[in-house]
Amino acid sequence: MSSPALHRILELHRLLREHAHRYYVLDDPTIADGEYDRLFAELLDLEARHPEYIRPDSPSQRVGAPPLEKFAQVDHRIPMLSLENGFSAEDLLAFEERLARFLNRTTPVSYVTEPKLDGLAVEILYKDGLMIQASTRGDGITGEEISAQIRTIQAIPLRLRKAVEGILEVRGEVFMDGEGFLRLNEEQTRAGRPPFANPRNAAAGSLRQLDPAITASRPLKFYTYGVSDPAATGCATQFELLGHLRELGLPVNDLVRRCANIQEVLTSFSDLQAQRLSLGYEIDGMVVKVDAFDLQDRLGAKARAPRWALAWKFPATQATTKLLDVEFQVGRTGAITPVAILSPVSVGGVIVSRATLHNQDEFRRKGLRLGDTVLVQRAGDVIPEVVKPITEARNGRETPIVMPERCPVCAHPLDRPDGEAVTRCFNPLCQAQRTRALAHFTSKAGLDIEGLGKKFMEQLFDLGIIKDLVDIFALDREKLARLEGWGEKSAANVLAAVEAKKHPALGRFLAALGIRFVGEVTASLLEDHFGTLARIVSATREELLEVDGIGEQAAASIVEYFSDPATLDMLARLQRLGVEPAAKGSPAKDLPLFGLTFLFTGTLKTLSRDEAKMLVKGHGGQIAQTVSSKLTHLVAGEKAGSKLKKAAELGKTIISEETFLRMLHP
Ligand code: JCF
Repeated sequence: MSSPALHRILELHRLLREHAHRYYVLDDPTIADGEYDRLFAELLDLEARHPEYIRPDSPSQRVGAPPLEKFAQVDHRIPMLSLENGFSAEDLLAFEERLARFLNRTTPVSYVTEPKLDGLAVEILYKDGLMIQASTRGDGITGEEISAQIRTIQAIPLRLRKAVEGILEVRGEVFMDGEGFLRLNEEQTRAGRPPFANPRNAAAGSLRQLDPAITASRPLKFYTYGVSDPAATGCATQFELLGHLRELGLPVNDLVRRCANIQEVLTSFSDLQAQRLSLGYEIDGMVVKVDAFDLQDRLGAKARAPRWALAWKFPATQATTKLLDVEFQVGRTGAITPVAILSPVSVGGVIVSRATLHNQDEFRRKGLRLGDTVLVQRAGDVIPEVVKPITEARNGRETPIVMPERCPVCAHPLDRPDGEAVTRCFNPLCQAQRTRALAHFTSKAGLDIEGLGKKFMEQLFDLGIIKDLVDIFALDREKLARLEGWGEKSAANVLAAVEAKKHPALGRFLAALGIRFVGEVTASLLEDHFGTLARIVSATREELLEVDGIGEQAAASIVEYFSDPATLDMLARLQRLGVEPAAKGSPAKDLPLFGLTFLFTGTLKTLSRDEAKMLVKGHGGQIAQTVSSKLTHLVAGEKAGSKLKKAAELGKTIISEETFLRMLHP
């Protein structure tokens, strides 16, 4: 510290940090812009003469990072969940009722409400108070590293105002306000580039720039809404945590409210709706969270969203336009989906030219005709839909929509099984289904193999290079390199990307296969329950039904899929090529209830049934549906009846709720 230059540099850091915080976070500057610029120029000058004193958290280090080749993948230490949606006061009351039931309590719960920003969720990692990494939410498990891009956002501190020892993972939303959006679009237009459709797209496009200099030129903003691990902060409530984050210099929305009960949440929602248009940035609803972290902990999460939060969306925005045509698309499961082709119209700032009609019952029920003027609506990030025809606007020239009798792709006769809403092409060799299924396998929803997007998969399929998904793992580099639009480099990149996905997480692999009724959520339930692919392949319908969240349809579809010899042959060939899904991460056998199977009966004193079941699973145990041979422990509450008797007859271990709770912490 002996150098006067270093001394002054650190002093300038402090001054510039303080003034930037006042300007960008508090919106309350205490010096003129010119004075700030003078201090900044002095810092740049000193750093140019003493490059050895350039520190990563220097205000000069926000810009100037070189462009990236590609985004690196980052696994979130703790998954970034999304939010469950609600659309009405009834949905909010139902949310509270679910909470109360789960927590087995009647006393009111306190909440925190905040505007729901329509931006991009990111995670920013601070180590000992210094920002060291930032990433997008991605699929919640893995995101993309955008550290250099995030550093360019002036409102985000490179060093926290108070040192926090160890790791602090801050989560929040990057967005663009209305003014910044208009300014950016003017620039885009002037430069002959297409304007962005809405602020959300503009924010996403700005953040996902390989060259951080471009991100730096974009007016991005940020509000934090939480951290990955609240327990580690010492805060007891969400409201306290937000105050803490504010003290650390992070931007927190001023409109955060603490509500003592659900009535106050309702008031908070009307207040926010009244302010919506004067905020200067777009919001699509209000986030409601249970305030106390101990209650949040007990509530836990379902497959992808916590039980303790609700995104209460504002009503959809609507517009009218003409229904020009209906296209019939063939999905990867053969499902025929009618899609409305609309005269392009702006719905709440987004240009809509297509909307799903779901299935034939839907357009019949709505009484739609070609040439109709229709009401179209869009709710937040939900796919646009046609609400109804405006019958008053008809001129008599409208014509009925006719469902095709043959597959528009392979001309195979279509069929609609009894009791199902969807008409399908059941031709297993239908090109549309096969290419869609293959494209799904490599897409982001599947194994996410970079370079093998929809367009390339269709090309490789049409050329006969990829006939089924096994072929993806046996691609020939030289053959690829010679294809039109490829070359040595992209061929090598694709082969490397394929190689990197040979051991996908089991859930991801299952979701990628595109089994009917097995989406991301069901796939992850299967992964959690069975742990290995072999166990899922040999699972019976009954065993599948034992998994909480798996119903008749999914169970039947899974059994059918894995009893098809073609599936087994494909899996065997994949295995020979070294493709093997990784078994579930943390071995359940280290958990206190591993190998034990529980059943609850009678009235429990402190736990609800749902919470009790969640505790069993969270501690490595299993849940039985009946008193069966598998059962090891029956937890008997008050007024236990026939199950208790039967378990006693079979010599099962019978324990109280207190004993059960003690078993969780041996
Ligand atoms: O503003 C948002 N879009 C937003 C998203 C706000 C929140 O408090 C969130 C969120 C996503 C997940 N909280 C969680 C837990």
